[in-house]
Amino acid sequence: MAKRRAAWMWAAWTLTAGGCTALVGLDERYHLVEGAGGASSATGGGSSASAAGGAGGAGAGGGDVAAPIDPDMIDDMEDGDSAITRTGGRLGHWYSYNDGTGTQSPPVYTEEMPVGFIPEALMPPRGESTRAMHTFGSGFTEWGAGIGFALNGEDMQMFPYDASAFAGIVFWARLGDAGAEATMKVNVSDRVSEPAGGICDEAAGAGEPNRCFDHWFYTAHLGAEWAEVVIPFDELTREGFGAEPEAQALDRAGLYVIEFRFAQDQDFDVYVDDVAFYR
Ligand SMILES: [Ca+2]
Repeated sequence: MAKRRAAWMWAAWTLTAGGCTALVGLDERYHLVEGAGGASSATGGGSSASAAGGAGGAGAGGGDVAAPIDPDMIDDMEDGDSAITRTGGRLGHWYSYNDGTGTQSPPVYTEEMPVGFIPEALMPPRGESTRAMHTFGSGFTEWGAGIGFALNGEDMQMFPYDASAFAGIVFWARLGDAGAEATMKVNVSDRVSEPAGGICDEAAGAGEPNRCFDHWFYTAHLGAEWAEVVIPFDELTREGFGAEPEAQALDRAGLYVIEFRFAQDQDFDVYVDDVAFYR
């Protein structure tokens, strides 16, 4: 798993592709959701039915989930750069990571291949949204691949981010290719599962106690149309192979990364947009 740490090697990637943010539109959309009825609006997105329903939540009952209100946007990608929006005490960059056995776009950042991970222009746009993150790949045989970002750290540093004010994560996603796998794990790491938390042992291997990377996760189900995915922190679960296996819940006061993860032997092609916490 050390390979993913290569992502932290990159220096300040701040390629700006122009364009302005559309926060006003986003706020309007969310407020439509918050208000009575009228969830559709001109966003061009699909329904949010797949989000809250029983589709995901490995191990969770998948009961009704209230529409997110008061979202706090982590990154809407409209600025065209590889950084999450520097607000709310958050600081980090998007990265890709994989087991090295297949091919992924964008490739993992290395000094030999210093390719920045920047948003892709949407054709057509998703309502007010003109850019989103896009990754695709195949051929991974060991543990797979993914994309993600740190909430509070760049370069070689990672610090915990206090998300205790929030109830969960919300984002929009769709498949890029009808032949791609339609499920995606959404990982959230905390002080227990992230090496930087100082609790787990990064050197511990399979079958050994106190392993790292037993992140909290939710299995999202994706379709060809844009859909909102709502993930209450309460519905996250763990495999249970890592440190503090009896931990009952995500340590919201100390989050490190949010990642979108694809298993080995799984072809993937996914767009992710407008990632936010919600209260
Ligand atoms: Ca966007």
